[in-house]
Amino acid sequence: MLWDLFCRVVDNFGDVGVCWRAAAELAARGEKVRLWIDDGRALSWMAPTGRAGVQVLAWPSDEAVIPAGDVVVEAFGCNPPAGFVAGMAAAARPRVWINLEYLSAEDYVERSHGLPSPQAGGPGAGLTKWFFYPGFTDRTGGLLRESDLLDRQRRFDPTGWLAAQGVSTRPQERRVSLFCYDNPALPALLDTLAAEPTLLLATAGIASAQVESLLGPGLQRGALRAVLLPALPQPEYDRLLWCCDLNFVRGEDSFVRAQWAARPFVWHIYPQSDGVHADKLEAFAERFLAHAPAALAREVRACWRAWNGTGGALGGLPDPTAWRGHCQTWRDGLLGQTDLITRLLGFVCERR
Ligand code: TRH
Repeated sequence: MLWDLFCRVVDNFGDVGVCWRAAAELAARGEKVRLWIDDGRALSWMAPTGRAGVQVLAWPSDEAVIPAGDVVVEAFGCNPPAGFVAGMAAAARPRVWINLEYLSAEDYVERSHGLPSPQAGGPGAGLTKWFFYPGFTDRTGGLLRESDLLDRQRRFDPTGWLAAQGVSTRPQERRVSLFCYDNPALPALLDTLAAEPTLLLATAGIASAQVESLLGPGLQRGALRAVLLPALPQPEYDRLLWCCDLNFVRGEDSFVRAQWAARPFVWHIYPQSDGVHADKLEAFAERFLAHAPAALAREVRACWRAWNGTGGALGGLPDPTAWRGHCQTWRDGLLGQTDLITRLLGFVCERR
């Protein structure tokens, strides 16, 4: 099928990151994708070599006349251009129109996933748009996961990969990756990490800038040394997560990737001005920790809340062995479910 995937960049890299990952995986399964994007600059480092089967195109004007493909996906309710939608409404052959929503562990996701949104007015009057919600259960749209992910993880050599990035490793050193927003809890984290031999791999941009300003040009404190990384292509960022004993991730896409890495992770949730992110964080913690040992659940909750400024100061980190074991169990549970692209293909076929 030919897919038209629309992406508007609101801020940060999650809009592009999710859309690129979805487009690339559709192409890997033999689909053809036109990715229409209003600001594709981040793709120059996230996907520098592009991908056969994915064509990246500038967001069309409202007047442009473009015959739609078989499936139209708008990411995060970004509203495709009026002319494009009017073309869909006028076409003899109906297209499947999907709104790919934000990921959340909250209960409304199961209730809302797959619901129709009949268009009463505007250029798409008469059409139906379908809500597709990613999520953590069988009754949602699932999570993005490449078909070859486990194979690539199995063949991965962390030390060799780090050496190829110019990063030396030392035995007994804990490895921690850092991808976050501006975070007032970072000084406390650096103090905690400095108590044990630690290599902190700070991602390009705001994480690196904060680490550099807190540690100074020597990038050291106690037993902690830091390395500032360049912006990595998306598959390399995934590999960074596989290298580490603990990953600090943020937003939506890196948060999911940390779960596939099956290593302990701390989520810096995208902060929203109305504070609803606190509920979203608690909803995920509830699901993620439901079957965790009580002590671990307490420690992880306290750590996540402190990192997100929704409760308490950052104390020590949760017990690493129990934490890792729990992350593996959680990942294995998710692997038992079908992935988002498989569910999306099934959903579209049922509606065609
Ligand atoms: O950049 P983000 O904070 O994106 C956010 C969230 O998606 C949020 O929910 C949304 O509302 C907001 O954007 C608009 O974090 P996220 O989602 O993890 O996206 C980052 C992407 O960048 C992800 O695909 C991984 C990728 N990445 C690389 O490819 N290379 C890198 O070196 C790094 C650090 C990230």
